[in-house]
Amino acid sequence: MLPHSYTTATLRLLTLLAAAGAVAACRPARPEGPTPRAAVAVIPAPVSFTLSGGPPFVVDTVTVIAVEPGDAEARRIGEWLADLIGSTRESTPRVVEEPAVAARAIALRIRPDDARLGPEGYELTVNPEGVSVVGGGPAGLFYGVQTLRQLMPPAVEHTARRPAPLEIPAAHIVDRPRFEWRGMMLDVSRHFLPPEHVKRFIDLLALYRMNRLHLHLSDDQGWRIEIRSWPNLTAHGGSGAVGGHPGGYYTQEEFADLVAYAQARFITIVPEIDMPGHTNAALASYPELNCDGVAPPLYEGIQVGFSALCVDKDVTYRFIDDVVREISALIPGPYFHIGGDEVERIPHDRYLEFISRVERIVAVHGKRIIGWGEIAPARLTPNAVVQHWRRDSVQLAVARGSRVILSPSSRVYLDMKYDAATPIGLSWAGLIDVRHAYDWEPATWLDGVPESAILGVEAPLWAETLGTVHDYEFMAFPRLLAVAELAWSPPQRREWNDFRRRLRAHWPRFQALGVNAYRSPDVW
Ligand code: TNX
Repeated sequence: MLPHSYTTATLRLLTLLAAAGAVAACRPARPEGPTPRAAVAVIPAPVSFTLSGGPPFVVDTVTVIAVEPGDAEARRIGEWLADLIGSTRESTPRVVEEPAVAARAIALRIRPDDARLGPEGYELTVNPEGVSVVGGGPAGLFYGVQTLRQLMPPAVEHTARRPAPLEIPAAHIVDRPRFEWRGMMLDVSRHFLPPEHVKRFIDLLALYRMNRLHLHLSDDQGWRIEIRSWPNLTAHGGSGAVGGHPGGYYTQEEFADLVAYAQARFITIVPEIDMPGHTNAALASYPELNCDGVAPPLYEGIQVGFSALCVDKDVTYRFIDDVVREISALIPGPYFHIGGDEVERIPHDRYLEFISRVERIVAVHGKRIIGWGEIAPARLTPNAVVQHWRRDSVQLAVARGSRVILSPSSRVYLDMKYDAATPIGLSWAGLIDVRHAYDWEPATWLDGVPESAILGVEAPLWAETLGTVHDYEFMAFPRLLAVAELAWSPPQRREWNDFRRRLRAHWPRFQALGVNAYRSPDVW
């Protein structure tokens, strides 16, 4: 039983109903119309935000979305917004290309020369005569539109037509992110998440202005991406999961489709192939990758640290080269995550040599490595990025010019239980309720890792105990919003009681989206 919540069967039903647009009927009616001040909740908190208190802008059948002639990016973002509005209104706003800003329009502009904004920043102005969103770049415009979405009533999230005036409170916002890397990781190896569920997470990340989705594509329990030159990785290595649950994998077409879907929402997919440990699925698929030439059986348990590629064999490096080449060809993003964590089977010096050799292989394919904290002592270039997760020596990498992603397990490991009663999840890094996930400061988290060395913050969601997308959502929400705010908002705009108020006000939107969020006693 999920505490304060529903059984899995009820959740499935609710999600189906929500998809059919019927779920609103099951909930207490929320009147639409003027948004009360207290119901306004923008998450992450913008840098500057004023609600003017005057009359709202009303989206009606004559409202158009205006972009500058020939601006294809603004048009695409405008169409995204038109679809959002159109899915719940009696009519879909037209996207028009107009040099001058028309009255009664939602005007979308990109102004790269506005130094206040930067490529991911935006300025949003709402008054009764119109709405203006100015992005410092296409990403900034997209984020401004996501904030505009959060100013609209939650009913806008329902995919069913609900003709009623759609009011947007008068406001002025100027905003830009604190950190370049605002990420989440999904472990699709321990359990497999089908592409449509990954897309759902991509949609939700976009709503909170997050821009990196790290996919943990291989581990002991499953290999989840097709590699054409090593087909048994998926045929055999992808066939299982923890606890005998169904396996699965992404074909290269499906993976490329996910990459494009994410890119259209300004999210970079970061693939991870964990090595040299966490490799039982690969070792089980190809005997030659094992030092003794014997393939182990597939693994359905949840222990770590027992597997390792044979770092002394040439075939291991041919294998890595093929895998990195095939995956790199599918991603425009510059990063390739090589894992590198929890290796117990290889002498430390051989492990460190392996990591620097893999950095060279990845560089040949045009990418930069990211690895978990353990890689920091290896001889790496300043291009390598190190992901801190527990007590480690990321300072060594910082001293050589590398940057760090902060994923402290005691704060942002979304697979940790909220409290002792949480029915799923682990607790080795502690219990993490919403306030604990929120109340810490990246720039002072690690001695020797100043703000300038921090690329950003990422919340990993490991999936040993998560069977379905409902479980993934239950662990991610609402803590993911705390991480989104840590990564986006300046420290002076972050305050627990204010965040708590906004989370409560945001709850109807979770319901409208059918998100299986945990109603934490921290928040209620
Ligand atoms: C540690 S974090 C791991 C994962 C587990 C996770 C469970 C890291 C780099 N390694 O293999 O899934 O703990 O919380």
